[in-house]
Amino acid sequence: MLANNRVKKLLGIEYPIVQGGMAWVADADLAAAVSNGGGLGIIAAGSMPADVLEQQILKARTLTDKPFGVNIMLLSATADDAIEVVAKNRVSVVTTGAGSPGRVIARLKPLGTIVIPVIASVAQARRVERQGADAVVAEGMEAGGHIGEVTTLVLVPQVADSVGIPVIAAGGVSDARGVVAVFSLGAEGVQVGTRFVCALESNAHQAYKNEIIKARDRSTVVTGMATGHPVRCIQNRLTKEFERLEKSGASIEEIEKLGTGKLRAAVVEGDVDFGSVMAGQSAAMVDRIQPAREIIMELFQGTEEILDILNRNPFR
Ligand code: TUI
Repeated sequence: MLANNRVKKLLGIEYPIVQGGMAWVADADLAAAVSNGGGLGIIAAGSMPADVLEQQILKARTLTDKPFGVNIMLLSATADDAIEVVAKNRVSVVTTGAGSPGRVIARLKPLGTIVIPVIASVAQARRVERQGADAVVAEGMEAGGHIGEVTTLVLVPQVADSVGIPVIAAGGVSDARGVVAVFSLGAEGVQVGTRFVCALESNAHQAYKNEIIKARDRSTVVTGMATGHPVRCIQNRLTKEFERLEKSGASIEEIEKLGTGKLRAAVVEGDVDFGSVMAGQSAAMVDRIQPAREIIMELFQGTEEILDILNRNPFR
């Protein structure tokens, strides 16, 4: 492929966009739709048992002949099984989240798998580069779900200055302005999660999609600061109960127990009142359901107009 962009070249894709690895949301249908749309679709292993993950990989291969990847959530009890399923099925790309990807890199790099850890600090970026990562997703705290403590605007340029591998920016990127913004910070690609939850091909419950479409600038909150696992969700009765428990001085075990099964409840059952409606701050900028291909086209075709404006020198 003829490309200057190292993310496009590395992944063999048409647009430098990776879909977020969202547990319960990112299945074969969504991953194939994003890959067919010219980006890199991702199946989130989440807490899937090995046989379910394998079925999803095989299903994706019936839906697309383009490359796609698997996200391995390192906090998950099934992470080691997911690594073996990926190895067995020769999945070409893996993204990782919520932990140090050393064991993923050690097992999969010798097979030729491209490994792209999601990181939330400069120290983590440097460490994964040393461990042999092919690129990093630098994820700012605007993102949904499990997050770090640095914003995208401040994290991305520092990561870009600290590593030699390509940087893919995540957290708050949901339109062409966001793409231009993070490329100006040194990113060579974007990872988009929340906007793809509302893709036509996403199997997230309609009630979950509606919460994202309804969201405004301050609709998301971060809970779990007390347990050391901050998570961004749309505010509801569950996030308020988390806040109450955290203030009451409840034990970490008690607080974490409240979260068990709540993401599945929201995504699969549509329990948006007492489920975990994980979403990034950019939920406020998502206003409709549309095909994944259309989302990708809007993100990259819209950049031309912004670059024209910048070319007319707005600083003069
Ligand atoms: O992983 C994510 N986002 C996620 S995972 C998830 S599933 C979940 N469900 C319930 C509670 C908590 C999580 C939902 N959203 N984003 C990528 C990300 N990775 N953000 C921060 C990190 C991270 C954290 C620690 C990356 C590396 C890391 O390394 C620790 C170390 O030892 O270096």
